[in-house]
Amino acid sequence: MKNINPIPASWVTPESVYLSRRQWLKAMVAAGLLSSPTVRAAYTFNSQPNPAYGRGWKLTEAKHVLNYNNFYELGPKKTDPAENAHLLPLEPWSVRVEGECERPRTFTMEALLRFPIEQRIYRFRCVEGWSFVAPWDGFELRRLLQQVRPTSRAKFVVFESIYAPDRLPMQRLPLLSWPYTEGLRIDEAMHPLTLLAVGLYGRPLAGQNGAPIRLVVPWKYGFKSAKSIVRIRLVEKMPMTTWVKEAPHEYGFYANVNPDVPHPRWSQQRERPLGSWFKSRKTELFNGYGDQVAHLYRGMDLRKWF
Ligand SMILES: Nc1nc2c(c(=O)[nH]1)N[C@H]1C(S)=C(S)[C@@H](COP(=O)(O)O)O[C@H]1N2
Ligand SMILES: [Mo]
Repeated sequence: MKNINPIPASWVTPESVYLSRRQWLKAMVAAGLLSSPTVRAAYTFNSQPNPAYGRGWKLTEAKHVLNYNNFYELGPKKTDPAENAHLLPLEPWSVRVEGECERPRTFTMEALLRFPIEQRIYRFRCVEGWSFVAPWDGFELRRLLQQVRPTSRAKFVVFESIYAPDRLPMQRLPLLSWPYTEGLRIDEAMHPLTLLAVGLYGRPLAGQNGAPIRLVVPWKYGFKSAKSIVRIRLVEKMPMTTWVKEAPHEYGFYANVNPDVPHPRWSQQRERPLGSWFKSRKTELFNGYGDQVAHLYRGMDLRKWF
């Protein structure tokens, strides 16, 4: 990945320390003393729990959320991302925000960590049928967008994940069209539920969960929540996105969780909470966030705009 920012000294782990820690972990893994190391981005943050989200919900055990992932840049199997997380070049990191806005800007990780970070418990539902409940540490995407001042032509927001084929072998294969690209309508992006997450279970994001910064949009299927974001673009037209390009009759741009619109190859009525063997939970419209987001789709046919 090309990065035009100087390394912010305050959050970067000196390479020597990082390498020796990595080498130590590798030795531990080789010796069979650890199953797989959790590679985390090396920053710290202050996060205030926000009790308004997920009060009383039972959390999914962290080990499931950390070891059952979709992150095609790190491999196609659910266990690949945790195993290959060390391939992500995490330092230095920055996010370029540009397009239809008055103040395009590159945010260093240090600058991103100055947004008001809070911890929120959200439900998360993958289009493939699994789900979990976990505490994310992050800030509202709208705070960042407000800083760049979107113009009146900004109707959609595009999120681009890391593109580093030299580091990520999967990006040398036509597995998906790289970089992984997702998008939201501007009102969805400005919705207070939409987070840019930098942590999970109170710790910096692990590589497999999209370190160092990823989107979390809890009322939509998981694929909308792009990981390891390097670029955010404000645009006028609905963008082409990775999964829509891949299989347009299977995945729509909106991808709102909806038990009444089956995927062409399976029902979406039920879900399997990670840690359970069965589809023991009924899936809710908008993943249970209808009170907060249904108004965004008033008058839209959700079967057509799936
Ligand atoms: N860059 C990128 N982001 C991605 C993906 C991916 O393959 N690449 N997979 C998506 C899918 S399909 C899901 S379900 C979620 C999974 O997030 P998690 O592994 O943290 O649970 O990440 C989403 N974000
Ligand atoms: Mo997914």
